[in-house]
Amino acid sequence: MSRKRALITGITGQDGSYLAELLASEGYEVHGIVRRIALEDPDHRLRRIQPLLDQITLHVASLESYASLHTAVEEVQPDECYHLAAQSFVTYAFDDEFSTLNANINGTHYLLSAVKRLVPKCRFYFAGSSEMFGAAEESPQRETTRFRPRSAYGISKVAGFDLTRNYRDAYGLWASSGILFNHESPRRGYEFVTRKITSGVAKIVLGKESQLRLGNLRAQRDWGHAKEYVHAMHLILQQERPDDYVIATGTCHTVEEFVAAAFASVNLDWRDYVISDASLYRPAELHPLRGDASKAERELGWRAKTDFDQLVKEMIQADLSGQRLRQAAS
Ligand code: NDP
Ligand code: GDR
Repeated sequence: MSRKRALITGITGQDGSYLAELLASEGYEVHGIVRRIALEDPDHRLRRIQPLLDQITLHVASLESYASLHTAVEEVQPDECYHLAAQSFVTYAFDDEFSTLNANINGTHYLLSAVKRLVPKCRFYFAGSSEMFGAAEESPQRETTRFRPRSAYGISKVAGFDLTRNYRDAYGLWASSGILFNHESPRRGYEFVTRKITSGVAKIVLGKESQLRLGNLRAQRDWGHAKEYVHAMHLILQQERPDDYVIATGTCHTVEEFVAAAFASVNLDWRDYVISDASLYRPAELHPLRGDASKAERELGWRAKTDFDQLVKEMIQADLSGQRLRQAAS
């Protein structure tokens, strides 16, 4: 039997890199979409997939260009398409609603349309988000909870989710969405709060910084480990029928709790270093979100395993090692 072929958009990101590793280890022929600029600056932009480069094939395309996505799908002829690429930073979505909505909504629409036209039997995964729940009316949130997004990013993800469901219902496309709650790892981008904290703590330990400036410490999130969440994406596409699933730990923590755990793991008191800066607060914050992943447990056999303290420690250790290596090299 020939190897299954997977196409991953957003392969250079946190989730894309873990998913590419998983699929390569499962024997898939893995293809990824990257922006042209990534090939011009591979040391920086391909850093997360550097160890995999001899096992995967990259195709240049962008969410802004239907033609480029059409060409990539035509070249690859995927059996499974994982659509992870997005402008994914919520803070930025408040600064530039237009590019977030354009890239996230049109990019998803372009890709769905190309898949329907060129490879109608391909299984399609859409990266939905807990941000779609926004000012949620019930807790914990599940697949049936009404979406009330509170940012252009959340709105773009609701639109992508609806497009995906509509292609399933109207055209019979095998299209599913994961509604994933926050997931972190040592590969998380530095702009997101968990990585900002763990990289900040590492710099403080090594004497490179003396304080850490954050926004709203009372904000709460349901944080899991990215490596486990990409496994759920794969399971979602192996089911008999396409469907939508919440993926979450079911446990909520405040940013302050993350900060306290991160500093405590290196025997420091966070109150000596952290400043809460009102200018970093968001214009609209979510209601505390906590996911109910019981459908995923029942139907996919998936549940989160890494607990909050393990996640914090793994990220701190990775940032300390990384900073020490950088210090030694300079
Ligand atoms: P990252 O920000 O780490 O990665 C985003 C990826 O999208 C990168 O590969 C980026 O490429 C690519 N991308 C962005 N804009 C474009 C564009 N215009 N054209 C082509 N590619 C583009 O995100 P994550 O890996 O954390 O998340 C993956 C997906 O899951 C995203 O859609 C995100 O919104 C969603 N999600 C994430 C959650 C999380 O907690 N991590 C939770 C719920 C949903 P480049 O490297 O060139 O910038
Ligand atoms: P989020 O992640 O918006 O949930 O989106 P982020 O880590 O950016 O924010 C989490 C919470 O922390 C608060 N916060 C800060 N956030 C940042 N970035 N920087 C700060 O200094 C800071 N201080 C406090 C925020 O207000 C917020 O409440 C992530 C992304 O991966 C999305 O793509 C994904 O869809 C959702 O998770 C689920």
